[in-house]
Formats: sequence, structure tokens, C-alpha cells
Amino acid sequence: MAQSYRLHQCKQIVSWSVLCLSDWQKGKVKLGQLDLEGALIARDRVGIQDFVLLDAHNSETAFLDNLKKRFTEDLIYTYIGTLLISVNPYKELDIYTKKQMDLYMGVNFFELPPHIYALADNAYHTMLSEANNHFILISGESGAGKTEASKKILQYYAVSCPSSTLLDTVRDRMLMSNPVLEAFGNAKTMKNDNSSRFGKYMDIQFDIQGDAVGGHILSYLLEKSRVVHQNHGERNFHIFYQLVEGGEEDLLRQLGLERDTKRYCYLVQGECSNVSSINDKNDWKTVKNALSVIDFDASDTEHLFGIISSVLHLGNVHFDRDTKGYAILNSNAALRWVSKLLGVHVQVLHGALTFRKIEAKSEEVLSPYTVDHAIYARDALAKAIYDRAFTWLVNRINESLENKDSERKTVIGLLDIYGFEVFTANSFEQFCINYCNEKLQQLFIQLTLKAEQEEYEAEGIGWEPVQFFNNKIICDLVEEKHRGIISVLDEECVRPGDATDLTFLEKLEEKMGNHPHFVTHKLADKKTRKSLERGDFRLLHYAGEVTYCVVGFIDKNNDLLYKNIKDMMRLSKNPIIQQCFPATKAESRRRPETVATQFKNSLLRLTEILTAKEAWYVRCLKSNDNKQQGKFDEVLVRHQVKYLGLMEHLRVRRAGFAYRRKYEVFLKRYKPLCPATWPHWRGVPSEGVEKLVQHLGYQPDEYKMGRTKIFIRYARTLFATEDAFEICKHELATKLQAKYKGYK
Ligand code: AD9
Ligand code: MG
Repeated sequence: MAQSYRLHQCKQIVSWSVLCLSDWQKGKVKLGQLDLEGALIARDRVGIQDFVLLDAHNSETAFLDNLKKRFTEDLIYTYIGTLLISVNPYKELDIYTKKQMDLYMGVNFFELPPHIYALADNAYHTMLSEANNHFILISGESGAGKTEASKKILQYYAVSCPSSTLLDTVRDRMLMSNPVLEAFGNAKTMKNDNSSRFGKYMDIQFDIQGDAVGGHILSYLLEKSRVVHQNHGERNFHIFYQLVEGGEEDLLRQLGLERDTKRYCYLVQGECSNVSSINDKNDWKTVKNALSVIDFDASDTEHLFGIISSVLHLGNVHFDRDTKGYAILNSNAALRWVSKLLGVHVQVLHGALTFRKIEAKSEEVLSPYTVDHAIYARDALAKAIYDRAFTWLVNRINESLENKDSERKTVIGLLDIYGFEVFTANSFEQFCINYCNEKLQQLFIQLTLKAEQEEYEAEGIGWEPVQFFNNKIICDLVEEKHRGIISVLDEECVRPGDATDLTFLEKLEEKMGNHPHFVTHKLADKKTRKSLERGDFRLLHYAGEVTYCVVGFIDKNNDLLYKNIKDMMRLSKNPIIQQCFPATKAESRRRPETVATQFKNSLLRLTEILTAKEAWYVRCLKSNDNKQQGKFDEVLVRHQVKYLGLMEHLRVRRAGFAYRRKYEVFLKRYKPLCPATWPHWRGVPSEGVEKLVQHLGYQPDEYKMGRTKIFIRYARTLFATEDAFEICKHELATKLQAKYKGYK
């Protein structure tokens, strides 16, 4: 047994260190034909595929060299143990074919070159064999490749899991939910032509046989301000351009639209309707097809696009100033289209956009808007419609993915959220997005660096602690009850009287002026030696500094919709709008939660969902800032390697152990492998385990005995043990069969 284990190990060491995906794909290198010299040359050229095996393991330069070497050879994936690093190649690679998927199916992690399919497959098989829930956390900054990675994983499950005709429908729907949600929830930003503007967590449900049988999506805080405003070089959500560019003539006529995106005020502010990497016409076809797969009928589609068009028409509703300075409407045609498409009376709509209803005692008084107020009310309506329609869409997709079968299911969750972003001007939206990234980084730290080291300590495993930057201090700065930025903002939002964005900033200065990660105008020079505008504050995030302009914080956090607008929408004849603005009994007197607080609570719930599952990590790195293929910007990559804590992770991994199990559990599974423990071990479990691993030929550096668990350093050791176990099971079964025949 020990000999076969050794042989297996030697084979693997050679194949891991040298097997290079491109050579291997091109058929130049075949397993079993490797000579050591050739192996070393190949390794020199293409680097090492698991950082744990890198010789100069603690040097950041060696780490970067290895990434670069591999990137130059189009090898974008590298492991740190079971964590997968992916470097965005900004070009199509021929590594996502069905053939590739087949290759990775059911193969142990390290037997093939690193790939997103390997990670997906191992999560899947572990889920099946251990009958527990898993999640894959995909992180990295904006444009690093998270959404692409999550799509590849979903495709892998959809294509390679066992199949039946009934389930094919579920699978198709799962796949098709992607183009739909991307059309409505993604947009071109300065960082990424297809930037996710909402957070997405998707559970893929599997039955006991491993069939993908259903799914459920949770969406997080859509950046709805984009509906009415885009910065230069950015676009609104893709769906608007797809509809205008690709919509059929008849459809456009019904919706009152012209085939010219420049005609719509909500589409022109970024001055970049056309983007070379995007084909809106084709994408329109994809989305239409996807909608039909996820079971949208003609009426759903008609009403949904009615809503999308109503937003475009709303943007073209303009106001003039009357002699008293109040707003009067000057775009009757646009108004009529909005009224028609939303199914609200034109006079009511007119009134809601130009007057505010104030309830005084038992009377209702109408107060006319100034032009600025009217524009504000119009934009607030457009944002509310789009945001609620998006939520409706997610719910509708969930209905189509739902599996009502009560059979026990296990899940793999996929988390793909908007990445950390820094623009020239950053506002409330970036504040929320970057806070969300801090939370995910914190989760990663909690689950890997912190928990891992604490366990070694608890188990009495000799351990040299690895130092790392814990970003909890920044999470607290943002979210702490009564003291964090969100609390201060909420307090200003409810403070009666003269609360403004600037008074909010003053409160921040007062309360957190001394915090090492918070900088304002007054303190800028001392802390970061860079000046700051009067209305800005700067946060020193884990991933870098971001300067936020406070303008709009109070408003966006309050997110109020005037009462008469809400009342009007409740009377809408559009069935989707009716669901988006449900008729409620008397409005609750309690203030609704603010946007930031809702977001904070939803992230808290997400953390709870995730920590109850077993984690897998994909860390995406951006290769350069210009979306340029083949360019490896060392400074940029080094920065990401640093802030993502990859070196620390490697140190913990190298010094640590890939696998651990309670003595009892380990012994129960592997006891047939050793005559001393088979069929029963009557002594202390740890001693039985010791006997067992010695019999298997484990070397002293390969494992450690803790208080309650055995710790195995390398995954390969465990894989070899598993292989031996499979052979043994087979032998036992044959023996039993022979014995049974003998009785007969
Ligand atoms: V954001 O936080 O949503 O703004 P992501 O999601 O991290 O961001 P995304 O996956 O959208 O980035 O990738 C950005 C672009 O990089 C894609 O549109 C592709 O053009 C490119 N990309 C990313 N990953 C790959 C890949 N594995 N192969 C080829 C890729 N191109
Ligand atoms: Mg994305």
C-alpha cells in the first residue's frame, strides 16, 4: 500500500509542477512522457501552477514573476492551495469548450492544470460526497473578471451535471437568467464596459443524484441613480440601448420610440451611446430569446418594455418657469406616452409632476413645484419605476427557477458583486459598493486567515502566527451602531430642520476626525499629505484611498418618493407596476429604513447565509487599466496582490494544512487500509490514526496530530489516501463476492 502511495505521489509532483495548459492542450506534452529535464525547462517558462510549491515562497517579487510568466503564456489561472487566482486576459481564450469541461469532470483538484472548472467541479463533488452546502466567493476590483468567472461556473454546472429532459428546462432558465439580469443590471462605466451595478448571490440547488434542479437569486442594491444620470464616458443600463437599437419596428411604434438613442435625455449624458465592445442589436435578440426561455409570455414582455420605454419618455418631460417661478410642463407628447405606457391618467400624471400634495389637518393642499423640484420629482419617479421593475424581474426569474419538490437538496451559492471602484468623482453609490467590498474582504479574513490560525492554536499545533492587515477597523468605521458613518448619516437624515450634506460632513469630522482611516479637509495634509475639497471626505479603504463628495448623500439615503406620486402609481393599469407599487393600508407612521441601513442589514444577512456554508474562493486580478489584451501592469497587479492579502494567504497555506478531520471520522473512513485498525480499533482514536498513517507511509512533515483532529499538510497526500481507499473498497467487495459465492 505504502509503495503505491509513493508512486502516486511522485507522478503527481512531476505533473503538477510542469504541466502547462497551453502545451498540454496543443498536444505537445502528454502525461507520462515527461522527462525531468524537459519538465524543468517547461516549468521555467510557464511558472508554477500552485504557489504553495513555489521555492522562493515568501517573496512578493517571485509571486509576481510567476503570475506574469503564466499570464504571458495565456495561463490565467494559478492556485494557492484550493484558492484560485484568475488574471483577466482581456481576450477570448480557447479553454472554455465542452471538451475542457469533460476533462475536468470528477478529476481531483491538482491532477490537471488550474482552471475555474476544477474549482467548480471540486465544490460540486465535495457537496455530493459530504451532503453539505457550499459557496464560491468571487472577488476582485471592478473589471477584474468576477462576472465572467461566475458565468463560467454556472455554464459548467449546466453542461456537465447529469441530465434529464425535465431538468434541462431548469438549466436553460438558469443560464438564460444571466443575459436578462445583465441587460437590466449592468452598464458601461469607466472601469468596465459590462460593469455589474447590482450585487448578485445565486443558489444553485442540486438533488441527491447531483442534478441541478432549481435556483434562487438574491439581488443587492441596484445603482438606480444611473437611470437619470451618467458621468462622462459611461452609459445607462444596457437594456435601454438594446431596445432602441434592436427593437422591432412594430414594437418601437407601439412604445412611441424612435430608433435613435440620442433622442433620449436619459441616454446621452455620458456621450458614449456606442461602445466598440458592445453590440446592442445582437444583445437585444439574446435578451428576447432569454426572456422566452424563462417563461415570459407576450403580455409580460409587452408590459416590461412598456415600463422601460416610459422611463425614456419621462426623461424627455421638460419644464418651463412660469411668471411666479413655478414649473409648467412643456412636453405634452412625452407626457402622453408616459401616461399611456404606465396606465395612469394624463391629468393625474401632470399634477403629480408639477404639484406636491400636502396634508394639513384634515385638508389636502396642493403646493406648486419650482422647476428644480419638478425635475427632482420626475427623476425620483424614473428611478423608483426602474428599481422596482428590476426587483420584480428578479422575483419573476426566481419563480421560474423555483423547485417545489420537497426532496432534500444541497446548494452551491455563487456570489458576484460589484467590485471595489474609484472614479474621479465618487458619491453615495461608490460608498455603498466599496463598503460591500470591505465586508467581503472581512469575511475572507474571518474564514481563512483568522479562523485557520485560531484553530491551530486551539488544537495545540505548533504555529508561527502570520501577521495580516485586518480591515475590521474600516468595517466598524462605516457600520458601527451609533458611531459609524451610516449611523451619523441616518441621524442627519431624520434630524428636523436644517440638515444638509455639509452638516453631515461636519458631524463626521466631529465624530471620527481622529480615526486613522478617515480624512477630511481639515486633516488631509497631516494624514495623507494630499489636499481635499471642502465638501469631500476620504476613506482609506483596504484596497486604496477613495475621496467621496458628500453632495447627495442625505437625499440618496432618504430616497423619498412624494406621496401623490406613490398614490398615482398605485392606480396604474400596468400589471407589473401594480405589483411594484402595491396598494397598502394606511401608510405606516414609522419611518422606512434608510438605503444605507437596509443595505447594511442585507449584507449582514448575506454574511450569515455564507458562513453557514463551506467556502471556495476565486480572487480575480485586473491585468491593466486599459482593457488591453496581453498587458501585465506589474504595479497594478502588485497592488491587488497586496490588498487582497494573497501573500498572507500563501504563508498560512504553506505553513498550514490543507485538510483536517476529527480522529473518529478519519479512522472510520480509512480503517480498512491498515491491518491494525481493520475491522475494529478498540483503543484511543488518535493512536489508531497514528498507526494507520504510518502504515500508509506518511512522512513526518506531511501531517500533525492535534488535540482532536489530524491535520494533513498537502491535498495530494489525502488524494493518494482516497485512491488507496477506492482500490481497497474494490478489493473488499471482490473478496466478499467470492466469499458469498463460496457459501452458495
Ligand atoms: V464589475 O465589479 O462588475 O465592474 P467584473 O465583474 O469583475 O467587474 P467582468 O467579469 O465584467 O468584471 O470582466 C470585465 C471584462 O473583462 C469582460 O467583459 C471581458 O471582456 C474581460 N474578461 C474577464 N474575464 C475574462 C476571461 N476569463 N476571459 C476573457 C475576460 N475575457
Ligand atoms: Mg461584474
